[in-house]
Amino acid sequence: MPEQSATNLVLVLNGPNLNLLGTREPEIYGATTLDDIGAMLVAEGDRLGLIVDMRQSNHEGHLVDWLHEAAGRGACAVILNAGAYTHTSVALRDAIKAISVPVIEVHLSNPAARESFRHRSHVSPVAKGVIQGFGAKGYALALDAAAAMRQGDL
Ligand code: CA2
Repeated sequence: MPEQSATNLVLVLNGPNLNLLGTREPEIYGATTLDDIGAMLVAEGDRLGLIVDMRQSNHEGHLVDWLHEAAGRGACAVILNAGAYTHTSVALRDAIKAISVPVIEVHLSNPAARESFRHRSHVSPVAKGVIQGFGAKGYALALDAAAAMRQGDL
């Protein structure tokens, strides 16, 4: 496991209902559980020299607190799947804007190809970039992007 330094910490934050991953609606969100994704990211983090700290909450304020925590701990990136709060939360947008840690927005599905209420993201305008529609693999792509940003390659 890599040693934690000031800049190799990546927080991976997951919003409401994502604790249900792999148990319901596999046709939309896939069969992989959030624990599977967490284990995959820790292993991938080892390879990339990154410490991965993954969490999930059904409560908007927890996600806001964790964004502040990422800044306080000097994280090099946050990977954020804000779930349905993506489409509703000005508080999350403000929190992302308030910190200098780059936030990579991830979605398992492609919200742009779904219902119109999923087309607006409050996160995208303040995110460094967005990865959506590639299922669980999107989280690995985001971690790769975090590593590349840290190296100055992105
Ligand atoms: O595609 C994504 O990752 C979403 O962020 C998932 C959110 C949805 O509201 C966004 O529009 C797109 C929903 C997460 C709900 O997760 C579930 C997982 C399994 C079963 C039921 C819900």
